Amino acid sequence: MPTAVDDLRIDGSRLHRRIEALGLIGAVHGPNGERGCARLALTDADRDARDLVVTWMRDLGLTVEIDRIGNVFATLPGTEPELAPVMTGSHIDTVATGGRFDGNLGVLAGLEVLETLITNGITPRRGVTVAFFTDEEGARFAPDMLGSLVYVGGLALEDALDIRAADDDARLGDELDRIGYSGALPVPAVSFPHSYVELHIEQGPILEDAGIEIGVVEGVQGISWTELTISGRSAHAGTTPMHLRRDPLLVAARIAGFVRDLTGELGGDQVGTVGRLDVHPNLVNVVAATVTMTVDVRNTDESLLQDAERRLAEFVATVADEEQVDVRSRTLARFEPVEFDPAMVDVVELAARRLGHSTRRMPSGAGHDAQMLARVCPSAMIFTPSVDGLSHNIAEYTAPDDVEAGANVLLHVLLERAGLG
Ligand code: HGY
Ligand code: MN
Ligand code: MN
Repeated sequence: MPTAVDDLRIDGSRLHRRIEALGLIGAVHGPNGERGCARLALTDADRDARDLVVTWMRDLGLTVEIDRIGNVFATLPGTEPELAPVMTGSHIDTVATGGRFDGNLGVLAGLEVLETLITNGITPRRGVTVAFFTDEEGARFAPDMLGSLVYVGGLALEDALDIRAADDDARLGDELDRIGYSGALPVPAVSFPHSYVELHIEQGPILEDAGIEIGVVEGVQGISWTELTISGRSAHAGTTPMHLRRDPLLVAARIAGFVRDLTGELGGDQVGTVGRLDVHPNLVNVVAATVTMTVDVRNTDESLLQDAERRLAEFVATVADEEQVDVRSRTLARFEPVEFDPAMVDVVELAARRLGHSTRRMPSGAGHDAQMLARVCPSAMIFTPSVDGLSHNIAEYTAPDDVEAGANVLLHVLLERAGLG
């Protein structure tokens, strides 16, 4: 006869209510009923979302702590306080065309797990902490996974606080103070969790195409972000002969084409994106003076990723010479591929199967806070399907049954890790 713990399930409607309520902050509506979010890190919308989640945490009687980079932690104490807690969490900042699920699902499902334990009077041996990390997206302040990177000691606090925003050049530390989330807890953390598991939407088409309910994530691919500042010479569009031009926008266009071609040549898991392009003066009758662009290349294989980076750098040098422009290159993010702890991956797979869900092992194409926690404790991730494989798009959607399935898998992984499964 299974124990009561085996039969424990989260309250799906309560979780959905919180997902919808949080989704109203920074809400963006599309013409076909899409409901997404624009909550760039450390903006007013991020502050309002943080305040709402912290209120929910405190309403549950949880002790809420904030560290120097604004990461927020809420812990349900265990029966053996001397044991390191298990941790779950994710992020609540979004990109400007974000969805209601990216990051938010992992934080709110973690909160739902704690509320389920509290309402059922269950106290595990180890405490259970739910966290949300600052600036996971890195879209405003690069690199991505910034808060969890500082938490594990991968980036010095002072360096992080001095990072400038891509949109308005604001200083990260000033924005953190402005929204009231410069906390007292030291970074890097003085102690780390026993283990970490993160629930997240897949953000791609794999699970949906295969008709699989739960992704058992084995690791995260390598990420390389480069900012290129291309300086040419602004000139009159009508009077300047073509051979006299030094056109940075032409160079940027050729680089964008090269990035796409490179993914075809390298094949496999190689992806490449030019996502940001700022043109100055950006006027119809002026050959551009400067262009700032970003290149995001990723691969599950570190040596292939280095190959992609080398070939990109060679092409940029060649085309800059041909067009007589100057190019300054700045690395915005660089993370090698990460393998999650095999025993943790097994725990995720077993929990999902015990709940009767189909599973598939897979890498993550997106970066996640779990890849930083993996530096300090055994970590793993649970994926739920994304409709049409869409994310970083206001139409991002995950069906209620899949949300609940993921949250129940998270519940049972945490129970097993915290000493009650
Ligand atoms: O860029 C990423 O993969 C994540 O969304 N920060
Ligand atoms: Mn995310
Ligand atoms: Mn994201």
